[in-house]
Amino acid sequence: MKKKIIAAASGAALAPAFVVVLAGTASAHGYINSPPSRQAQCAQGTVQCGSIKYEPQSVEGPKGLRSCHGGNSAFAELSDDSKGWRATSVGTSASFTWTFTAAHRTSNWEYYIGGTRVGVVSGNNAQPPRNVTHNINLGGFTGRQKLLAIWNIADTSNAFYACVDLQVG
Ligand SMILES: [Cu+2]
Repeated sequence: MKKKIIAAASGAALAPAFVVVLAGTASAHGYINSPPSRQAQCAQGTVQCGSIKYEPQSVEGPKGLRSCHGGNSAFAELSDDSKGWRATSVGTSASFTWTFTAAHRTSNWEYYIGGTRVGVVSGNNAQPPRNVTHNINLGGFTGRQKLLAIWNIADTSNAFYACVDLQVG
């Protein structure tokens, strides 16, 4: 009986530690910092935002989504097109630089404008360096566009999402 109580007590003591570990990994991911993505604009104070400004690298959700906030209700404002996001002027192609705070093994990176996938770059199932830049042809789109970039992780079912506002051409 005494042994059982000790086991239960240590289990209870372990549970909060486990939660802390999960919370710690939540800050270790990645996002596009150039041109400044929506979450980068939050982090830089270009646009006033909620908690996303403290962790622009944390827009993580299941693979296959097509939203700027990756299904995170706490970050829903990233999908609000009326929030005054600053658009970066680019030509018919543009270079996008990711910052990774944890180098997860990567399936690929995808780039969408509207429903069109304008770019895909293989990650070769490898860990990327701390920064990666992709030059993406914007597929003939012109004017103000919202580009959705997706980092598909190889060893989890999740992806990271970043929207970049562009003025093309
Ligand atoms: Cu991560």
